[in-house]
Amino acid sequence: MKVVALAGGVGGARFLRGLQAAAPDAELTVVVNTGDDITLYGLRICPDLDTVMYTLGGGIDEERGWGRQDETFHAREELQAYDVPTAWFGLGDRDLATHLVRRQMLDAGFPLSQVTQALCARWQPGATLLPMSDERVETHVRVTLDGGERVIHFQEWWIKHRAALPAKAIVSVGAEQATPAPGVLEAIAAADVVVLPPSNPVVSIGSVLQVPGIAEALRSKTVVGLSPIVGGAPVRGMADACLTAIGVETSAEAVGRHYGARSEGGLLDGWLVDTADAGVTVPGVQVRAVPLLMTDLDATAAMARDALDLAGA
Ligand code: FO1
Repeated sequence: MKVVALAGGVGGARFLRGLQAAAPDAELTVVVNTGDDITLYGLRICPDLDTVMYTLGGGIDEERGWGRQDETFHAREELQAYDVPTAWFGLGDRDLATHLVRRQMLDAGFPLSQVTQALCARWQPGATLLPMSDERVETHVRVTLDGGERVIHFQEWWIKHRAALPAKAIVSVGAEQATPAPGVLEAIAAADVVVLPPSNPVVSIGSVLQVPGIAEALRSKTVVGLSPIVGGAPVRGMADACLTAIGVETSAEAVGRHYGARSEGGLLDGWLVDTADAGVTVPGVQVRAVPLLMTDLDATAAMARDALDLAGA
């Protein structure tokens, strides 16, 4: 069975680990959000690609959900000692090697998709990881700061300001000119099912869908999504701050309706909500209530099985 997942960072990566446990024989392709990517110190940092790669490759720091296990932050501490203004970004010493290799390969002219393939040769994630695009698409956020309207990089908003500054707008800079990375449209076309993991619907799943051609490619597929909102709150992260920014209520029902029914021009055939949200309806979409808390691998594998069952239905 061929499965394609559109994924972001921590929540999406954790779900994919469960999907692999639930369907070990499935051929999994992950189309990963690159809107969170940021250039710092001349390095191109790809948080969601790295989080999926480390999580499926066994190198992730489980507690943080991002970055490497057994990580140290000496380089970051030195940057802080120099009062470097971007020292708010937690650059890990082990993680640094990934960015150095990526920088070297990008400078040698390799596209991000080939760099990702090369990095995955070490990590063996057991899935094909594809950036949503080889072109630069960056999520920036318009906020009010120091008394004026400013546009800052998503990572600065997310990490330095903990998404506490109300976002006036969230924009995918460069999306209009971007094209899907090689293999993305082919993987979607060949998929038996497309899964939208419980990633951030705005800055993760939403960003992937900003790349021209990807949303259209989903129109002829069976698509099942899992709600990242349980009982009116995001399971982790700050998806509520992002949903508010686009005028969507933070609820499993509102996110399901935001994605919409494929039969009505939207995305979904099926929508999994947590048992806490049983009774949610999304016109034109088959909704099922199952436990959605990824407390451990077995729980996550059960969710993944539920998603595949719903797709089969
Ligand atoms: N998240 C934080 O909350 N603080 C950090 O300092 C931080 C550093 C970081 C470094 C590399 C990386 O791959 C991810 C990192 N993240 C950090 C997570 C990241 O901001 C988010 O996971 C994604 O961008 C959103 O999914």
